[in-house]
Order: sequence, then C-alpha cells, then structure tokens
Amino acid sequence: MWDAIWVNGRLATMALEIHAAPYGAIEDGALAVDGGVIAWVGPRGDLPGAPETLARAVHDLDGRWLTPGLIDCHTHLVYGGDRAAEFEARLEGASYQDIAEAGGGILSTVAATRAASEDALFQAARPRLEALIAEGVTTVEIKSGYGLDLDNELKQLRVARALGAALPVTVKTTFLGAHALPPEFAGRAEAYIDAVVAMLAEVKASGLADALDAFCEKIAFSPAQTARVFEAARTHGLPVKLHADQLSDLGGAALAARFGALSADHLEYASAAGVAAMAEAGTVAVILPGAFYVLRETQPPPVDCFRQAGVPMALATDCNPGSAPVTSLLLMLNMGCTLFGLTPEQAFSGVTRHGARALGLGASHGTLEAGKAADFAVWDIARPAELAYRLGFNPLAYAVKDGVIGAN
Ligand code: DI6
Ligand code: FE
Repeated sequence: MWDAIWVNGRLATMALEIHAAPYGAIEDGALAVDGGVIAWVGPRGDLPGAPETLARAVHDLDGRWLTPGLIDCHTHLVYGGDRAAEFEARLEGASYQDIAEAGGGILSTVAATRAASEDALFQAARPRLEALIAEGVTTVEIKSGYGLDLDNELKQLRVARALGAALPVTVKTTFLGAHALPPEFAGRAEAYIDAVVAMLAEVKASGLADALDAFCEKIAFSPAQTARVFEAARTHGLPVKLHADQLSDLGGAALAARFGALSADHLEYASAAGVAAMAEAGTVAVILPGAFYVLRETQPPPVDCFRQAGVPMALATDCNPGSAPVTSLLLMLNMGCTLFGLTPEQAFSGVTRHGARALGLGASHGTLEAGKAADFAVWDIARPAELAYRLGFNPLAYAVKDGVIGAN
C-alpha cells in the first residue's frame, strides 16, 4: 500500500522528455506518494487497481491541476533592515551604481545585517519565505553575502538552514562572500579576495553552504578576482554559480561556463560567445525579471540566443532588499513572459525543472516522476498558462512537501 494517492485531476508533470503534451500534461492523471517520494505517476486508467485498494489515503483533485512544487533558485532573502529610502532616492534621480559608490546600496544592508542578531534575522526573513511558500514554492536557494566577514556570513547561512528546518521547504544555501567590498577593506579588493578564500575553507568545514556564488561586475569584483574565488571553490569541491553580466559585459557568462558553473544569473549583457560557452558547459541561465524591472533596465537578457543554443533558462525572484524586493515567484512568471518574451510553458519550466537543475537538484526535484521528492502544488486553474497570465492573484489550493499536505 502507498501512503496516499491523488486522482481525478490533471497533472503538469514537466517531464517533457517522457510526456509529449505541453507541460508534460496527463489528463485524468493519478499520482501516488510513499515515504515522501513519488511512487507512481500516470493516467488513472493505467493504475494497477482501484485507488482505495492501492493507498491508505485517496485525495480527490476535483479536476484541478497538480504541478511540481515551485523552485526559487536565486534569493538573498536573509538580511537586516530594508532599502525603501534608496528606492525613493532612485526615483529622485540617483542610479543603483551611484548609490553603491556612495557607500549605500548593498553596504547599507551589510551594516544592518551585521548589527542584527541571529533571531532577528530569522524573524525578518520568515515572512518573506512564507510569502513564497504561500504560492507553492517548495524549494528555495538562499545566499549569504550581507555579512562579508566569517562570523556574519556563517550567521546568515545558519539562519537560512534554520528557516529550512522550521518551514515546509527545502533550502539550498550559497556562500556569497564575494558580493561587495566591505568598508574595512575599502581600496583593498585583492586583500578581501584573500579573505574570502580563507573564509571559504571555514564555510566549507561548517557544512553550511551547498554552493558558492560571486558578483562579477564593475561595482563588485573583476573576472580575475572571481576566478580566484572559483579556483578555491574547486579545491573544496563546492559547486559554483555567478552573478554575471548584469550591468555590463565583463565576460561573466563565459567565466562561469569555464568553471562548469551550475548557473550564471542575470545575464542582461551576456555576449553570444558567453551563451555558446554556457551551452557547451551545461550551465543554466537564471533570468531575474524582478531586478530588471526594479532597476528599470532596458536591455533584456538574450533569451532567443539561449533558446537557439539550447541553454536551459530558470526564472527566480532574486529576493533582496535593493534591486528586487520581490516575494512572488508567480509574478516572475508573468514578468518572464511579458518583459522577456518567454512562453508560459518556458517560464513554468524555469521555476520547476530548470530551477532544480540550477541548484544541482535535477535528479530529485523539478518534475513529477517516480522516485523524485513528493513536492507538488495543486492549483484552482483551468490551464497552466493562467499561472503566468495573471498578476497579483494566487490560485494555489494547497502544496505538498515531501508527501505532507501543507497548511498553505
Ligand atoms: N545582484 C543583485 O541583484 C543583488 N546582488 C547582486 O549581486 C542585489 C543586492 C542588493 O542590492 O542588495
Ligand atoms: Fe542576486
């Protein structure tokens, strides 16, 4: 006997290689769960018996859609303070770069994060994560990068892990020590990179980080400095990701690809050579329409090139206090379509199968397939395109995390 079975609904499996229909859809499907894992998926007519003879609990979907749980593969949601005043300053004429160069921006969040206790950071981050979960998110990545010294980076990473332990969501953590130059290293970027390399050994030993990320940009770190941090990550066997080509083309996409990065993220200014290198390396493009929108960027990422080259595109919130105060992944589906020209199916792939791959979770998450985690969402919609079509409306009926029906 399985633990539970869901019947009488439509499944968007997103297993596009297995089920040819758009969204890998199965009309009148059935999905069984056992021990927190998907035990069986297919058309109800193929079940080996009546549902009540196969599982201890039978759930009627009433014709609703069941999809993989959503995956937000790029967030900075653990931080202190907020940046509403900076938002005002930008609307009065200052640019994101002006503010960063004047010591505001990321560094103001660094000061607030350093000053906050672990509990205060947890309490501040919790509602942001709960907002994501309320829209069917079952896996989220959380970066450090607002501590910029060992104790404060570890503090952020511990809070991220604690959030994952407290809430029905899988949390993957990323060490982003090379996010900005902290004030005590002003004018000494190389020395700070040495410090990041030293921190990395401790972070790795702590077991608190699943990957490493860096911000390669004129207002942050150069490609050579980024490469030094990536070399260190390679030594420690930590997968890498990169904030690449967000504000200018520094060759970040190609650099990420050269190190076999799980993903390169942002990518508005990625070059054709960068895209080709990513295709070759199997690096996922994580596109972040919330930051593009908030910063009122005008150059979209090269979506057509990614499509033509076969680079998988993931879509995420980039939830952070500066460039993306965003806690809605459904809104990112809409913006991915409206601002960047993704189809609703491509956008949905970006928050499921490709989001999983951007976190190194492609084998266990992101599609409805037997053997994968029983993470899924049940929606009051008539067709999956509705998830991208509407703005500011949440049609989630409920989510299931590791086989357990959530409270959302
Ligand atoms: N790029 C981003 O979008 C965030 N970090 C980064 O490197 C922004 C972080 C912030 O403004 O606080
Ligand atoms: Fe980011």
